Amino acid sequence: MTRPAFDLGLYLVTDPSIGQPRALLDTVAAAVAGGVTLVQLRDPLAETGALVAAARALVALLRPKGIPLIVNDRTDVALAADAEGVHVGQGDMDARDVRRLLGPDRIVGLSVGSPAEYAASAEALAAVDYLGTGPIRMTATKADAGAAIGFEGLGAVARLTALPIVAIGGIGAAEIAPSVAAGARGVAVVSAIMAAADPKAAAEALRAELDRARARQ
Ligand code: TZP
Ligand code: MG
Repeated sequence: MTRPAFDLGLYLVTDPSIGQPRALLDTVAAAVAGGVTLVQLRDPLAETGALVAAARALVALLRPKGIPLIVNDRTDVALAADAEGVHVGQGDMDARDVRRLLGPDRIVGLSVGSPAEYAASAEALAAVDYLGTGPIRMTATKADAGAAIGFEGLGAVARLTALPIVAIGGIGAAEIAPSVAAGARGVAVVSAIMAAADPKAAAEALRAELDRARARQ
């Protein structure tokens, strides 16, 4: 196994507490049909057994489509379910430890919300494949997301690094072009897809906006 290729373009982060009462797998399948390029399983409150089961089901859905599954925070769950990667935040396991546990052939993502956090993470960066930066706008989805950094804050991190960046937090169609212009490779969304009445149509609209923004770069 070599590290799978991944496209940060339209990155769906799941959240069971958001939106429509539908099965997670149905929502993700619809979102992928609409053009999502990467999926993160994020459920901080889930019991471990349920999380492994959800990760396994998502791997079975996504792998035949060539879409990697990233597990939020839980390296153990990613390994148990044979997911393609792990995303850690500043308070989570050090990315170097995640890399040691996962080996060279999986994807490691790290949240970096400011130049100061980037500097504080300097020693871990060699273990990391991409950065998640935000929140771009105010968001109700993550209680401890912190203050919005805007496109200026996104650009300030992007100028410091050669790592690909995915912008996150309060992203809808209107935030895609300015995120790409500020240096993001793509955007990560929770509510814009998870809460949509039609997640396939929502993903299609976001993907069309992303493709337009990329064509202008
Ligand atoms: N990390 C930073 S902001 C955020 C996460 C998981 C939530 C983003 O959710 P939404 O609904 O796309 O604003
Ligand atoms: Mg975390």
